Amino acid sequence: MSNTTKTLVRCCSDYTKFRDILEKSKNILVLTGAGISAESGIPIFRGTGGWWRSYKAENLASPIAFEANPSLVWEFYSYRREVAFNANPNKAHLALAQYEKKCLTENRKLSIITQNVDGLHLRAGSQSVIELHGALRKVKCTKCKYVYENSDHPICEALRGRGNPDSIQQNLTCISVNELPKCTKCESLLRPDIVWFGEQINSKHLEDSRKLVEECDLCLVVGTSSVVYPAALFAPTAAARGAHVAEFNLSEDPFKEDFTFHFSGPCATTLPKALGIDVTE
Ligand code: BJW
Ligand code: ZN
Repeated sequence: MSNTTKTLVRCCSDYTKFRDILEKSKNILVLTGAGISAESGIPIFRGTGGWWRSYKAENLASPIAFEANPSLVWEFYSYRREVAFNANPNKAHLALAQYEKKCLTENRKLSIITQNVDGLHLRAGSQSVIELHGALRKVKCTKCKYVYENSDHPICEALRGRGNPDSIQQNLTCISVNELPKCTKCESLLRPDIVWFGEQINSKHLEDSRKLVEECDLCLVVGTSSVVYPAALFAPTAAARGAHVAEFNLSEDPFKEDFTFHFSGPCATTLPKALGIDVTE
């Protein structure tokens, strides 16, 4: 059997069959990525939206980039913070929050592991959320490692009016480290509390995520390209132990052929439909 034929046989997009499995599931795990926030106006990482000025977002989200040019990386994050703080949860976030509440009344559980740093699941009212890659509303001291919330925009005076993605000439003028955000405890340079490439995921988050992957009987994979590890392993691991996996993505093609369902299209439409939630925004 060719791979294509296998995919057609095994992965279906039947909402009625999905609903039947959903309603019997006691432990639902939802893994989300940038695609779930795309309809809230937050650019995804890969593809044409993943650029800021002349830089690929992935190349700025790195400890090497921050060490080389903290001013540039702070400008990028100042822009990202502004976009995220002004965005609102969309129908996909809201449907998940409403379905979690329904589960709680039925002695079932729905948990979210998100790769997103925009905080929109929490703002939608979801309670069981692991922010695997950190959060834009949080900062971490580069010296004493103190982590705390700061949702000010701009986060410091020097970043006022900076971070415009179209403003190429601003690349040339660096803000001095003295004027960049400072720790309230020790006055050292702050950084966004984000897990950059090559950095370890918070060990408690990783342990809790692995437990959810081991326990779930249904795993929803929403709006992620599934190329970043360790998150990319979660759904295939759940599928390998026999859990049903349902993928929701704009793409027509399932990421893995052993997933049970693939619903293609914008997830602010497909996810509420699949969950049977009529979202009131
Ligand atoms: C829609 C839609 C709509 C659009 N509706 N769908 C094993 C093998 C190889 C490499 C590694 C490995 N283990 C670790 C690594 C290294 C690295 C890694 O994975 N590299 C790969 C790229 C190969 N991983 C790490 O470094 C991680 N650390 C770690 O594991 O530590 C231990 C270790 C280190 C080094 C070596 C070995 C072990 C940390 C990863 C941290 C990722 N951080 C980022 C940036 C910070 C966040 C920020 O600033 O905002 O997080 S990277 C970036 O990618 C971001 C995202 O969370 C993440 C995932 O992207 P996502 O969410 O999938 O977005 P897109 O844009 O890729 O996809 C969007 C999808 O939505 C698309 O499919 C669209 O079709 C879809 N879509 N609109 C439905 N409306
Ligand atoms: Zn400090």
